[in-house]
Amino acid sequence: MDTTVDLEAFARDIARDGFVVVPDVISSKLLERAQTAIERIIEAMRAEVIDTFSETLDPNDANIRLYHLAAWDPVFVELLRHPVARALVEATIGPNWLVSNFTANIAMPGSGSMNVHSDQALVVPPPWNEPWAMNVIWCFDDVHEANGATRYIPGSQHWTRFEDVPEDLLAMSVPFSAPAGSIVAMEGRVWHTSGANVTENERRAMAFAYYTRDFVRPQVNWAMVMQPEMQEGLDDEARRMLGLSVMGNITIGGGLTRLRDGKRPDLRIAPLQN
Ligand SMILES: O=C(O)CCC(=O)C(=O)O
Repeated sequence: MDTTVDLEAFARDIARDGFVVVPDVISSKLLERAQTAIERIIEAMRAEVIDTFSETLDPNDANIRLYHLAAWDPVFVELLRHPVARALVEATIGPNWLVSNFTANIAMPGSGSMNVHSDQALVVPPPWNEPWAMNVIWCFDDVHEANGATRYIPGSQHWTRFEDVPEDLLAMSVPFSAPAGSIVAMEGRVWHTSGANVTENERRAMAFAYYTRDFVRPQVNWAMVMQPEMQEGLDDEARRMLGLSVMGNITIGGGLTRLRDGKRPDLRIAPLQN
């Protein structure tokens, strides 16, 4: 790890507050690569006439939404497996996880709040008794209330069913703030939303790496969105994280599929010929 995190203190803080800001995780070089990649994805999406605005998520088109980041540029695979991010994920949801989704939300001036939600509640039914999901939020810009910092509801990670969720969620929410280069670890049960960017000209770019326990079906089917050549170029660890190995989503019983010599067999099927 380039940044030292006291994992015991982290585990205590995330259990109590639901989120923890860890500054100075990304080197300026990595930050620049990620920022450049974000700009290039926006250009590429617009050139291919792919919408960068999601009507179902945001109240207006001042939000730029980018999906499946790991399929666009290897820098995002690097972020997903960054030792600090992994350590925080494992301290929160345990060693057996998959990358469910990796998106960016760039809140430009004028952007508003989306609906308040908990990411775990989006993918598994209640009761939400344990953390089965975790967001590692990468801050590519300085993030603060005025430029639309993510707003979260302290203590909401203890709500275990929809009946526990009060009505006026936005009024209960508070923003976090973090300098560019930080990550914010947010437990999957925390109810949160994007803030409104009320600045004149400040961009707020953040990427949301969403990890879940490996028995939860990932939101993204990486095998479909990632080009075969890019998949081929990944090492075993990256393939496992993205659920791209043959039995990638199985921990219990998964050992049965391993060869004695530890090699990974090519299990792709050659279809029968007529
Ligand atoms: O942009 C943000 O601050 C929050 C984004 C979010 O919660 C989401 O995309 O699900």
